[in-house]
Amino acid sequence: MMSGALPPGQHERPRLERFGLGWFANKLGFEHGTLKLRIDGDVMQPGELTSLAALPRTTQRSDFHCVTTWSVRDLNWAGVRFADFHAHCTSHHGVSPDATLVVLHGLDGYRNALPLADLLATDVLLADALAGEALPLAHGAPLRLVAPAHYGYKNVKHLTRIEYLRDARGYRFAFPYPQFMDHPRARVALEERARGWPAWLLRPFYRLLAPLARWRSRRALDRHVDD
Ligand SMILES: Nc1nc2c(c(=O)[nH]1)N[C@H]1C(S)=C(S)[C@@H](COP(=O)(O)O)O[C@H]1N2
Ligand SMILES: [Mo]
Repeated sequence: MMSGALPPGQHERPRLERFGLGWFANKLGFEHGTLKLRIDGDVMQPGELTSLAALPRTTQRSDFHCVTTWSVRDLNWAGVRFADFHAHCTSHHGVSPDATLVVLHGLDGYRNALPLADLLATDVLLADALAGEALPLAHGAPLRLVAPAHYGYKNVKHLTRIEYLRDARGYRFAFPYPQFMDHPRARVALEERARGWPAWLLRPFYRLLAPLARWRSRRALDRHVDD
């Protein structure tokens, strides 16, 4: 089989382009050249990781699916498995055995959360490279989440903080976006695009909005002087 069918409601695009929520599109004035990843929340010893060198590396080819209905096939990522990162956090930071939710924070102010159990799947990476090159600013430098079974909006870019939580208390989807846009799991195969709204209604609505979001994302990057 050359390539399987795409998940329900998705169509293929030839390459990955910068994409995101408009509110964060031009919030690019951060230092992305060096890793500074804070680990906190329900952990005994909060701390900061400035290198992934102590963790085993892996590469992975996977498809990427945005909730606005586009997909890109066969992207070549490299980095560390979230499961290996989590093992490191468990031994070095004392993650609470009751932690069930992980909030991922980006340097642009974006955030999202996934159940810890979902992040432990073997295809979930903290990626610092794409197509054999260091992860570019457009795609989430210095480090991003890659969770292929979950819609793009769970794949937080520009990671700066990983917060373990015992429950969802205190977690809120990226301001100023409405909670309904953030399904707690957002599994692509089950078309969990959002909470409360049926997929058949969201597909055409999101599909209509995608070109605008893509244009805003690209324009913001073009205008950003990266020195
Ligand atoms: N920090 C941050 N991460 C983010 C976003 C964002 O706006 N900011 N947008 C999400 C959305 S909606 C998608 S589809 C993907 C897009 O990834 P790309 O820019 O590499 O194509 O990033 C996700 N992660
Ligand atoms: Mo997306």
